[in-house]
Amino acid sequence: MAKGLIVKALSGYYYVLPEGQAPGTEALVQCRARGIFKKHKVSPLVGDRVDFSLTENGEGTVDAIGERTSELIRPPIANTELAVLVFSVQEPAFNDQLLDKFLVHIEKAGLDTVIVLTKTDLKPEDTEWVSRIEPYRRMGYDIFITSSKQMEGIDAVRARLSGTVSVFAGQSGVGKSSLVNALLPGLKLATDEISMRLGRGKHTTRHVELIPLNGGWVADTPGFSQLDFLELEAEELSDCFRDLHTYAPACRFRGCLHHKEPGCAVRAAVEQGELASWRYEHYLQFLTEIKERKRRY
Ligand SMILES: Nc1nc2c(ncn2[C@@H]2O[C@H](COP(=O)(O)OP(=O)(O)OP(=O)(O)O)[C@@H](O)[C@H]2O)c(=O)[nH]1
Ligand SMILES: [Mg+2]
Ligand SMILES: [Zn+2]
Repeated sequence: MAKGLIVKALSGYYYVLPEGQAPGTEALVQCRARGIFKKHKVSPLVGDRVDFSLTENGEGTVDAIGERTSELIRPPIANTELAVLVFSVQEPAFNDQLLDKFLVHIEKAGLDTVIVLTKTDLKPEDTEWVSRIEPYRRMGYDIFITSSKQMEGIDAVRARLSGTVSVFAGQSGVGKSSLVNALLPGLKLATDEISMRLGRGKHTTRHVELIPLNGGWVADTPGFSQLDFLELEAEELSDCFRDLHTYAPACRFRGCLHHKEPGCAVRAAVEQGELASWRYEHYLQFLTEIKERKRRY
């Protein structure tokens, strides 16, 4: 039995980098997962530290999964420390409702977060994203403004990601793979035209893969825009909004959902203009989603 790290998952195979080996395609052992995992409804994830053994056909079997320090369902990955939320300012247009949704999931998972805006070279006519992004800085999120095409802002992102294990998340076509390529000159992950993709609903990146970067790892992932609040309780939601969360302790009732309860400090803060009303609106929309999910199951 040997130890290793799953760096890629594709078509039912897990690609394990044996401990002590330098990253690179030649070093990877192509493994199947042992049947026992399926029985227990767990599956290995990229980022998992595993025990594996070699089989006769030159492949391997993942036998055991090490304890995880973090776990995301979308994108599916374990043991990352930092989530890099990637949004383009145009093509597709900046979407702060989706950003808030991603942030809720990341806060719940307990990861550090940075927000990267891409494609600033497109200079959209609608510059509303500028005023929409500033409040996130005040909430304590690091924000990077980049153009992979013009190599702007790339060094700052690289410096932030060095030595950590980070995962990229964002809609299809925002430029995740392009950004990873920009971070690592010489790397050529496939990227594709957005116009073709919109027509056919095409996703260019189809698997999760960890790529070595300056003493750390960065995971490129397939794009997605649908996210369900499957694991979140209504009572937990405001904890995942850093700004709402600061007002919640002053609410009259413990367990206040900040909706129609009397003496709600969150609603008061919105009314006084201290708390961004769009953040509160997204909060209410997500709260409704969670309650509706409860009704369905
Ligand atoms: N103008 C401009 N275009 C960019 C930039 N970054 C990426 N693109 C283009 O945006 C399109 C999508 O880029 P990808 O990197 O494939 O996007 P992705 O987020 O990896 O997409 P999925 O793999 O489907 O999730 C490509 O045509 C890129 O050339 C940028 O900084 N500026
Ligand atoms: Mg991609
Ligand atoms: Zn309240």
